[in-house]
Amino acid sequence: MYTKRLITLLVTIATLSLFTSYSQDKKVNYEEDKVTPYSLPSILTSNGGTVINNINDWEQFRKPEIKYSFTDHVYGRVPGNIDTMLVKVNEEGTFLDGAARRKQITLTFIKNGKEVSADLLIYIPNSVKKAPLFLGYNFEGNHTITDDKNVYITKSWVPVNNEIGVKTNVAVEESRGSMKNRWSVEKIIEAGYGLVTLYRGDIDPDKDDFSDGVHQLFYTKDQEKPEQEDWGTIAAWSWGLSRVMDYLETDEDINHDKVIVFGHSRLGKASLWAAATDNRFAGCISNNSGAMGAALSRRNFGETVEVINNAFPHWFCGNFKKYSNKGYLLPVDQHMLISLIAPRPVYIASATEDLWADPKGEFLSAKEASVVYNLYGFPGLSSTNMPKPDSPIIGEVSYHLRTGVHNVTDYDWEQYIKFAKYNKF
Ligand code: GTR
Repeated sequence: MYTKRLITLLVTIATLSLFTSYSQDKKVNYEEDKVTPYSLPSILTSNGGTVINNINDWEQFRKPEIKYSFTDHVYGRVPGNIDTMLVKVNEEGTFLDGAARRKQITLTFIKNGKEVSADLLIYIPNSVKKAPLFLGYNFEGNHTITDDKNVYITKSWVPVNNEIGVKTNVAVEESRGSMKNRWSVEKIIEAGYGLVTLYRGDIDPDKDDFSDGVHQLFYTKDQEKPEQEDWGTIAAWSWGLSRVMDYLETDEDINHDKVIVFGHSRLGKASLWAAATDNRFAGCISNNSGAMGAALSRRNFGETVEVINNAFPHWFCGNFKKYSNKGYLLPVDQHMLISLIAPRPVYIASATEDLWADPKGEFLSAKEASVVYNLYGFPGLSSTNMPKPDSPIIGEVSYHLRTGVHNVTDYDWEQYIKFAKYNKF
């Protein structure tokens, strides 16, 4: 009995000290002159050492190699296909005094006799026949992105968030519209674009628990968590975006060849991986996505592989854990993730006060990825130096550094709309 208690005590102490030393408070580097020299894996040199200099070799050999490395070492493999996806239209109505229409649709994924559902909120401008659109996850539920009273409150598990009145894991009316500042719905509609959003927790609740979300649909008997090389939460979110695309391909009101996948922060990591793995996304926006999103992981600036692995162990595959303090051994860095999206337009956005996400690392990543855009005859990021705050570079590869904190603002959306227009969406 005594020994058992002692062991429990020791395990508790060990766990606590591990948590403290690895918590997000762990000292990270915020000084540019303390970034240790690093060398990036080459995008255009194959694993066997061949230099790639044409589109065919890129698409046939190098791109699959890079995609495989990200799958195997970082985000994880999707273990299979679902058996069925059911589509149910729950509600339709008008929005913005008739400038747009709204649809609320539930997608139900069925596998091995189990099911998981995700609720889509769709706004479509009436000014265009088949609308191009932005698709992205929201953090707290569809009802938080707008004051629109007709939007259903999510029934899924939500994290406690006192700022928006969520005191338990159940969403409340009080949080309606609480995140609307992040979604410039009116500007988007006015510019002639649609918006499709869904709550991240419908696909996989954002917690280190693999008993819920879409992961468990695929478990074999007695399996409790994904295999070592299988998907974490970010890959599950990206998978969810592809399932939404399956639906969008059938929706007559939208132009499914013109879907830009968007995401902020952890959801920006998911939007990049979604665009990298699914060519049907014609464009991609990563807003302040930081570590294991757009930022180079070999720069030790802001959040590191070790910190992210310990704070959010469920985001990545089991294999990724071994790189915790050995990021330099990863066969990839994040410029290669962006390169997988080429030649489709991509927008990487940072914010001046978001040092945790390493704005310079995000810029450099986009810059480095430009070599693949060059193969396709596009200039990529035209500037070698980071632009000044609030001086966007708009092109096939776009970048801006907004003044301010980690967030999505009207300013960001104004640039995304310009990017969409520039790229003929
Ligand atoms: C942070 C995390 C970042 C980023 C962010 C967010 O805590 O360290 O990688 O994803 O959360 O999603 O807001």
